[in-house]
Amino acid sequence: MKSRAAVAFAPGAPLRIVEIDVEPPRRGEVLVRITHTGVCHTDAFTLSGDDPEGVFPAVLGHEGAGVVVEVGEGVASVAPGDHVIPLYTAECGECLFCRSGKTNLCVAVRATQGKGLMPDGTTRFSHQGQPIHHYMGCSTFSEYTVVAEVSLAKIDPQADHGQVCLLGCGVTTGIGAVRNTAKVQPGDSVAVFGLGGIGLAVIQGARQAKAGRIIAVDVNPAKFELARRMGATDCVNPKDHDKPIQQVIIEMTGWGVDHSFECIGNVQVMRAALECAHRGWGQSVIIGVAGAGQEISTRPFQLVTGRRWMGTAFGGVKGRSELPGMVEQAMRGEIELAPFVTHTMPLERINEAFELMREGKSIRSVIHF
Ligand code: NAD
Ligand code: AHE
Ligand code: ZN
Repeated sequence: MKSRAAVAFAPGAPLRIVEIDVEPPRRGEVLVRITHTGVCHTDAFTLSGDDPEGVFPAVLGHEGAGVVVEVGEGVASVAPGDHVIPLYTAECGECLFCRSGKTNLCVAVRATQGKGLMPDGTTRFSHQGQPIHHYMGCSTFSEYTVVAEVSLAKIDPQADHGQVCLLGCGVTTGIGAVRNTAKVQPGDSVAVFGLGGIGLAVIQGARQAKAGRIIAVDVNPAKFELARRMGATDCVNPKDHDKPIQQVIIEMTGWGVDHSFECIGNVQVMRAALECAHRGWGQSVIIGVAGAGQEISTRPFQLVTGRRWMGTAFGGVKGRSELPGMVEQAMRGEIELAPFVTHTMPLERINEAFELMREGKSIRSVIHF
C-alpha cells in the first residue's frame, strides 16, 4: 500500500515528505495507521548523524499513537480497530530480561531494531523501489507503519491520541525514571537538568511522588515558567553563576540532592548531575542520550563517598503491561499531558517541529496525519 511519510534520506538533511510503499505485515507483525506522533529530541539526535545506530534512509519517529489496520499470521494480542501505542522497548514476556522481573529491557527484537530492520532482517518500507529503514521499532513518521506485535501496547480506545502519543516516549520516560528508577520518596530533594519534554515529565513525576525541593536547571530561562507549573520549587540558570552548577546546587541544599536527573544528553552535565548528589546516598539518573564516541567521567571518590550513578530507558516501564495503565492515569487527569503539547501541525510541516525544538521554543510538537 501507499503511505505518506517524512523520510530521513541523509544525516543532517531536512525530512522529505514523500509517498512510500508499505508491504503487508508478516508473521508476528502488525500494520498500524498512525494518527499522531510527537517529535522527541532523540529523533533529532539520530537525524543529526550522531547516533551510532542511525541508518539512512529511514522513517524516524517513536512517540506515536494509532489504530491497528491488519495483523500478520500468528498475531493474537491485537486485532484490527484496536488503539495502540508503538513501543521502542518491546515486551515479549519470555526473554531472559522480561522474565527477570528486574528490567524493562526486552531483547526479543532489539538486535534487528538497532539495524533499522524488522525481526526477520528485512524492511517493509520502500521508496521508488529503494529500501527504507525502520527506526526504533516504531517509525511513527509514516501514516502507515509495520511493527512487531511485541512492540505494541493496546490502549483505551477513548484516549485522545493527540495527547497520549506522548506516553510513547517523553512523558513515560520522565515519570518512569522517578517512579521506577530513582524511586523518589516523599520529602526527597530532586535536581532536574534540562527542561524539555523529558525534564518536565521528571518534575511532574517528582511532584506526584511528593518530593520536597525540586530544583529545575536549564540554560534557557524561557523553560522556567512551565517548570514551575509542573512543580519546580527553584529554577536555576547555570549562566547566572560563575561557579560550577554542582557547587551552586550543593550550596543551595547543604550536602546536595537526594536524586538528580540528566535530561539533556551532555556528558559534562551528566558529571555535574552526579556531583550535586548528596554525599553518602545521593543518586543520579542519566536519561539523556549522548553522541557517538562520548564518554562520562568523574573522580571515583564521588562514588566512594556514596553517590550512585544510574541510567534508564523508557523510564523502566514495561510497555505492554504498564503503559495501558498510564494511559488511564492520563485520562483520569492523574498524569497531565496537555501542557507538554506546545505546538500541533500536519505531517507536511514536520521540519518546523525540529526547528522549534532546536530553537528551544517548543516542548513537544504533535504531528497529525
Ligand atoms: P529537548 O531538546 O526538548 O530538551 C533539552 C533541554 O536541555 C532544553 O530545554 C535545553 O535548553 C536544555 N539544555 C541544553 N543544554 C543544557 C545545559 N548545558 N545545561 C542545562 N540545560 C541544557 O529534549 P528532550 O526531548 O526533553 O530529550 C532530552 C534528552 O533525553 C535527549 O538526549 C533525548 O535523546 C533523551 N531521551 C532519553 C530517553 C531514554 O529513554 N533514556 C527517552 C527520551 C529522550
Ligand atoms: N542508538 C543509541 C542509543 C539511543 C538510546 O539510548 N535510546 C534510548 C531511548 S531514547 C528515546 O527517546 C533507549 O531506550 N536505549 C535503550 C535501547 O535499548 O535502545 C546508541 O548510542 O547506539
Ligand atoms: Zn524519545
